[in-house]
Amino acid sequence: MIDPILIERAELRVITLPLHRPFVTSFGVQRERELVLVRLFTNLGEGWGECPSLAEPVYTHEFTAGALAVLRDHLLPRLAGPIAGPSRVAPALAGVKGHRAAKSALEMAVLDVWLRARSTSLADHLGAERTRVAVGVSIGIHETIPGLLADVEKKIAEGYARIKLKIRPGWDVEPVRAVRKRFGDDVPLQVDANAAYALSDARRLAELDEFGLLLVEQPLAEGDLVQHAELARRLRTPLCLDESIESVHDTAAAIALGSCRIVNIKPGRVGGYLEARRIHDLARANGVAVWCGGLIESGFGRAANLALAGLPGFVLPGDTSPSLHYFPFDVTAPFEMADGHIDVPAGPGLGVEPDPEGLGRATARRETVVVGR
Ligand code: NPQ
Ligand code: MG
Repeated sequence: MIDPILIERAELRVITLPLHRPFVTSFGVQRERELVLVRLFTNLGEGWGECPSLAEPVYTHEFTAGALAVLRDHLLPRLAGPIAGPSRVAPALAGVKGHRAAKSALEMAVLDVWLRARSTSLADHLGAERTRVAVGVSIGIHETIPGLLADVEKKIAEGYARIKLKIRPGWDVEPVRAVRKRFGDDVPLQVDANAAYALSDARRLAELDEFGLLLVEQPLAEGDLVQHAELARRLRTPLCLDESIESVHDTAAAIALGSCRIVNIKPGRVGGYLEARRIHDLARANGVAVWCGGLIESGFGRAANLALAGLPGFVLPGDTSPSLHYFPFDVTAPFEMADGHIDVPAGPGLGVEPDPEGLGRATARRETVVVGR
């Protein structure tokens, strides 16, 4: 038996990672990746967690300043007593509504501490069965079709196992047609609308059916489970939900309604890696495919996502691109892709260590929160 975890203090760090190029989606232009890292100091040692919220509340309601406030004032105080294990974190935080990305950071840091103390990797703890996972890439909205084609050509040459194009009204059928025409029907291809359409766009979206896409991700608004079910009846291309799925509860509703045939699982969106595993288990039991999404995480979140993506129900390539695809440097040793795959981290806990140089360069500000003694 291992002692319960006692958190002494937490360091909250805002980091900014520059992006090689602006990332354009239907919710706006991202020029850099700002997020919050949590480092827990406990009786059993240290652990790292990542809160993959954005600087502004444009993708979900969470954002940097809100995440800092909720972590400091509402979540960390709820972890002041002994914690028997990682599975006790979510119940301790359940009194706070929402803020799933912030909650996921704390559960992740507790997992890191606890698994290091037992010399177990996150991949083994979650039940991963693969030692390497297939990797896809997410390509932002371009100004021109030739610019898009040049980007896609590079990514195919780099060996990605699948290409995802961001779409929005005015940038949908034509870019997909152009990619198919230039690179053929064998390229595994999918699109992501980030909730930019309405059910009244069903006919436009049905024009995508002729291109043999793997899936259309989150065409309609977050709350539109019923509308997605109706849209699913009008399209041949499988629907995949991202923003609509915040919990295993939402997943059950989506499956019952027929809102999707595929789920993008992002631990930061659903409150943590343990809820992510429950979603995986439910989907798998119902014949619904899942894949690991990405929120342009730093090396910490990337490591944990790769562990999750090793579970058997993750049957499609993930948005788990190598670190240096997005950033010139990272806060851990960068993950590298070979042959369209990245190795699942095998070391204890998250299996990654902070890189002091990268962490120093990325850190914009930090504060310490005293939790208990
Ligand atoms: C998605 N991710 O699947 C998200 C959207 C997203 C890899 O497409 C900074 C820059 C933060 C871009 C968070 C991918 C972001 C971002 C999320 C894109 O919907
Ligand atoms: Mg998405």
